[in-house]
Amino acid sequence: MLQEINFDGIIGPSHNYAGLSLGNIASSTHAGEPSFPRQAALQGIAKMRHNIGLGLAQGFFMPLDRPNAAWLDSLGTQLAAAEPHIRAAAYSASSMWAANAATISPAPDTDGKCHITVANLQTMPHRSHEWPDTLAQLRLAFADGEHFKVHAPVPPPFGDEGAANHMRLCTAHGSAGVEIFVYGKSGGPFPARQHFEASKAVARKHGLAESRVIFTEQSEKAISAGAFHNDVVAVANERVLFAHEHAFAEREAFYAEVKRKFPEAEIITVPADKVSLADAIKSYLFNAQLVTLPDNGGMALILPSEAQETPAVWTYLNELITGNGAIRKLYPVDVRQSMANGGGPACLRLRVVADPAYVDPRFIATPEKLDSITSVVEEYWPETIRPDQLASPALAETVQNARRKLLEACDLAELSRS
Ligand code: SUG
Repeated sequence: MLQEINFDGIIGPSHNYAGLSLGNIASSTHAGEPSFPRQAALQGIAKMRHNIGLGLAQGFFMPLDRPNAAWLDSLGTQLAAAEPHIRAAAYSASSMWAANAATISPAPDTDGKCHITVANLQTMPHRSHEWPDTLAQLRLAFADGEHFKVHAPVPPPFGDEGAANHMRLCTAHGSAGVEIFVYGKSGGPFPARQHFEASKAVARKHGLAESRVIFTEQSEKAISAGAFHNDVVAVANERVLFAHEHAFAEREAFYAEVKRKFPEAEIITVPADKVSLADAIKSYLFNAQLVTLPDNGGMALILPSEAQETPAVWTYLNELITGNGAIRKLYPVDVRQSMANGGGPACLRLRVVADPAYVDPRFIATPEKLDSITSVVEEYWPETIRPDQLASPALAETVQNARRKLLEACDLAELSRS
């Protein structure tokens, strides 16, 4: 049975605040602060438990090997000698934001296989070296070639940031959908990370029919305000598209195309006079997981707790759920450690519509497995990392050992490089 499975990136032991992402306001604001990797990972695990409790299918991905010695080597350096900005980039735990791991086109939209293209993430140096190890992990989790086709990344210079700039509208997850690719154009104060050519390449590689694909531009206004990915200002689930008024460059033309290609669409536009773009970005209201609850429970938003603490946002959301629309429930979750680097609940997960029976079971979460992951995190994850510690060989050892223990606990030691 086809189902939406949310694969969360387990927050790695090197989680730190190095301010590496220009255009990501949270990352810049918290640069230089101490981080709390253990607490961060426990927050992520608590979110997974929460979602399993709602009856949703849950998976996870392992953190990548950090600091990335192979990447440093390819730059002709190593940890002790690297300049601080390169060292920080080698240490980043950014693979936790699994929404940027890949773009997924489920089987009903394609030739019958679920197509997966790993994202090249080439705009930001600290993210550009994720893809080889992410690809290895995707090839393992989705090794069943009868049901999945995992593609290599789109080549440079076309930046691709994966599912964060991709939405899918459908009547039910298991039926054919219309896939929406949102790209940005450079020229503003901040980089546009999703290139139009990359979006088109992914759609072609996945074999999507033209009549069921939409390409639309992200508004420059949104990028300049700090929406470095579309999923900071819009989210879709089944027939619902939930977006800020200023999310798209050509909103009316885009909505008209949505209605033409998918007449069942229910579009909810949040007006700027109710929630300003600044409040939307600060609260990460749209970086909610918009999910369909089992047993005709309607749809729910799994939101960062910051949304509850932003008065205009919380007032709007409470009006929304008391109306007669599809969205009925609000569940705030605490992922503050990730939020401080610009990653909300939706950034932390990659949605894959598939039959869980065909996924490598080692990547599927159960409460018992989350218990054993929790034990490893509690025992081995550093409690805190200050940016000046990144030069210390002892930290590298602690971080590598922690990941190794997790791989062993999850029977995934074959992903080990160190
Ligand atoms: O790419 N932050 C990530 C946040 C990614 C959020 N993902 C989605 N919106 N889907 C990024 O900007 C910060 C790392 C640092 O500054 O150390 C960072 O990479």
